[in-house]
Amino acid sequence: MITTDRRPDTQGHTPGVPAHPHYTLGTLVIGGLLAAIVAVVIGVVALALQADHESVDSDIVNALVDERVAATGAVAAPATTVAPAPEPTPAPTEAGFGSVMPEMVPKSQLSVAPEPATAYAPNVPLASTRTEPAIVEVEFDIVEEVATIDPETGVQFETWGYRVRGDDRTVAAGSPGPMVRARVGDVLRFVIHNPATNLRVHNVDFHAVTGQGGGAADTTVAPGESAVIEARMLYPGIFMYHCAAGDVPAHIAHGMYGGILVDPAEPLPEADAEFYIVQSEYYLQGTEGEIQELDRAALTDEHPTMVVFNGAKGALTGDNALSIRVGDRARFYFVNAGLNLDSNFHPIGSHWDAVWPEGATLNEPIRGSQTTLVPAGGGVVVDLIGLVPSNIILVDHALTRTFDKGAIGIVSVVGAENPEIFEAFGEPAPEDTEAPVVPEGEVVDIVAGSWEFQDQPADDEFAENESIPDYSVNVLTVKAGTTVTWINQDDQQHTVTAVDGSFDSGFMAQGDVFSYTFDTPGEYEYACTPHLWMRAKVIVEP
Ligand SMILES: [Cu+2]
Repeated sequence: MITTDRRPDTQGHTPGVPAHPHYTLGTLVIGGLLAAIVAVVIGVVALALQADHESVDSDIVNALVDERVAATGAVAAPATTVAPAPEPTPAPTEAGFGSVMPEMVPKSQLSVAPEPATAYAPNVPLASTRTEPAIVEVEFDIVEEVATIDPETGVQFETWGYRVRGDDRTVAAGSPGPMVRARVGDVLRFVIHNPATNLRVHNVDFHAVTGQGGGAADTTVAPGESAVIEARMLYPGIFMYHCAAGDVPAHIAHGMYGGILVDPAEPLPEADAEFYIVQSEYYLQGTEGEIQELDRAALTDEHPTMVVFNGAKGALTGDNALSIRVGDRARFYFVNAGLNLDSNFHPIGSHWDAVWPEGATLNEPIRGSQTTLVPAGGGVVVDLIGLVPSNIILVDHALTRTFDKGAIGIVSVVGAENPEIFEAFGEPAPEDTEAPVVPEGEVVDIVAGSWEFQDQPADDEFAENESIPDYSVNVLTVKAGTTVTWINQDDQQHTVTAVDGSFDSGFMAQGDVFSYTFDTPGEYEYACTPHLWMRAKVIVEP
């Protein structure tokens, strides 16, 4: 359910902080009582949220959230009026365990970082060359607009999300939001604007932010409102951010998520290319050809219609494929926004050379992994090396999400072959050199290069001029009793496998031949099992 919550403005704001609305209860509770009330309110909200969402009385929940917001606003205000410490504050410590948090240079001694801190997926802002902390300024507009989330079929959905302040409506439909990059010890000064033309209350919960709701309580803005927070970046890593307002799962399922990267003090080993990828889910219902609506029940049941990288089908394939050179180390800052599914992130035809599990870059990476598990609401930093020219296919290896629901990305590696790493020979050299037998009947070649990836439901699959040819005759019409022979002219292994199971060549190496006699009229569609986008058919007439 969507509610439009217009909260009253009050005049009070802290000197030195740009004007923004605060939310107060009117009567402020004092001292230790406050903490207890916050705890109770949070507990009640948590209990309420545990109930089935249909049964939650949203008015009560909203009122409780209002109280919590007001209470935390009141707590936060005195802190900003305390004079900053003259010396760096030692990192918080825990006896016997030590601290991994940075020493904090007082905010009053920090200047604004000169480098741009945001970029749109799949791009990553350049790493800062700073060795000292700074204030990283980021300003977002909230977007509510209709976006095409499957360009091939034209499926449209109302996406909500985040855009860098002032960017026009031709960039970034809102999912994912821009990547934010800072350095551990920095202070993020974050400004959020909810344009008056929007219909809903939103906010941001940064998993990189320590403070009520990751900043959500103090960034909650109705249409026409703005808010500012400042937050210290205490731990390095790649973190999710998302809207945590109203019906939180619905806001995330509408596209309100992104990633914030906090670099460690000691930079990671250098990479030649860096990319930002967010996995997420869409839950859709509606009439074909019309703007789709959120299927709220499917969201509860964890049955997404689409699972995608970077907010739409095709965002990392075709013209949007990523490209690196042979020898490059490519680094992926990957966030799994969910809402519900864990991601099994795998590079087909490569390895993760290095993995920082959970995106926790304070730790040594594990080396040489195949598939890394990324929980919903989590992230990972992974490196792969482009070793041989190929198309590395990024997938969620729960593969129906890739083949049926859209979670696929291509990393095109260009450069020289390296036969010491990979070499294909086709059929082993024959023992003798008999002249090849010329097959009888109809002949279909498996075309050289047919292994090259294309979309499974390609428009021209059964047309004569199929754009990446696979079988040389896409639709072969024969009389009953005809023998058809397939010859593999490609240097990769393929099969000729009937969809209805009536024939199957098994693996055919280069030059292998497979024949089948069609006695029964009908239509026989077939495909190659390792390359499911290779499809063709035989029509048998009486
Ligand atoms: Cu929202």
